[in-house]
Amino acid sequence: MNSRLSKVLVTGGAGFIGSHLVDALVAGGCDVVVLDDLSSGSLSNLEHVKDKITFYKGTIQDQKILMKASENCEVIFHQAAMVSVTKTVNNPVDSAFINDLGTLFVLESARQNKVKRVVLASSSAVYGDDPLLPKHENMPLKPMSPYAVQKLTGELYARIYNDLYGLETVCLRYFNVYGPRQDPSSPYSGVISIFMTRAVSKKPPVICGDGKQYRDFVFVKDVVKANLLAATEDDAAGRIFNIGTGKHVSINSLWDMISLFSGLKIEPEYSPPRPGDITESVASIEQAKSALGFEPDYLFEKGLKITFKWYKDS
Ligand code: UD2
Repeated sequence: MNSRLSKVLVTGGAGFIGSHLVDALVAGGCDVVVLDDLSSGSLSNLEHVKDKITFYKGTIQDQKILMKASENCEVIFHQAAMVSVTKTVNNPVDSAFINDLGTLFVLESARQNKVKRVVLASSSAVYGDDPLLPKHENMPLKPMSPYAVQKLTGELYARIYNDLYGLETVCLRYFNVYGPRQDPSSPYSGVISIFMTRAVSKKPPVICGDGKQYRDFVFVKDVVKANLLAATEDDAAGRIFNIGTGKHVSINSLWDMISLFSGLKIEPEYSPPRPGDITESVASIEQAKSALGFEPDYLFEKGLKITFKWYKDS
């Protein structure tokens, strides 16, 4: 595939990850179309590029608008989803309409419009709580929430569309993504966005459990980089890749670092662990390295500093 993309569609392009992807695509000279129903995304994320993109307000459950938005596109980046695990637990059916059926509509619109490739946002949630570390793409999967089942279903449909219909598909299993524009407003928002807002307001965070649990935190711009490689590398078609850093950070040390940035040593509060919380998660990114040439550019401290500045200034 040619590394220069012509016209692309980003579903969920007004969201946290989608809007950073839109920025990079616009900067790269692509003709960018965004489809977003603004249920969790926001137009403010696109304010600075609004004159350079085509925006459709609509849902991926509406195939008519999807067909229109993906017309003449070379690639679709499918980021739209009900992204909260808890929301899918509380709304297993409604979330399936969005995450399962919506994904199927995206793939089907791509097929009908002869789009060359679809890059889909999947999740490390598909691994569940298997203690084997690091997580490898070919290890047994154990989805433990409707969200995880829905992401896995999307991957399976993507493979079918790749194998049966010749639509190239690439699935990216995101680990814990963080960065500017991540919404901190719900208790189930990403831990970094929550801790950032606590630090900015000089309040202690609540650490669930002993804080020794760890995650593979990947900066949003590295996730964007992975998407662009997945869209353009010939070897990527039909495959699934972990997107993380291969390194891990505990929740205790995460707060230590953020608290340092705030210039105050604030002691965290501790609460019982979240039911079902996974203690350890870290990605093997060997496949993304070898097939996509993916290498994260942002060391944790660098990404965290940029993120802190954003929460402080906004
Ligand atoms: C991540 C994904 C989720 C799903 C899941 C799969 C994010 C934001 N969420 O959930 O979509 O893919 O992985 O396993 O990437 N914590 C605190 N205090 C807080 C908030 C969180 O201690 O105020 C802890 C929490 O108990 C957990 C860790 O921080 O141990 C990370 O929590 P999270 O909600 O950011 O992400 P996670 O890994 O549960």
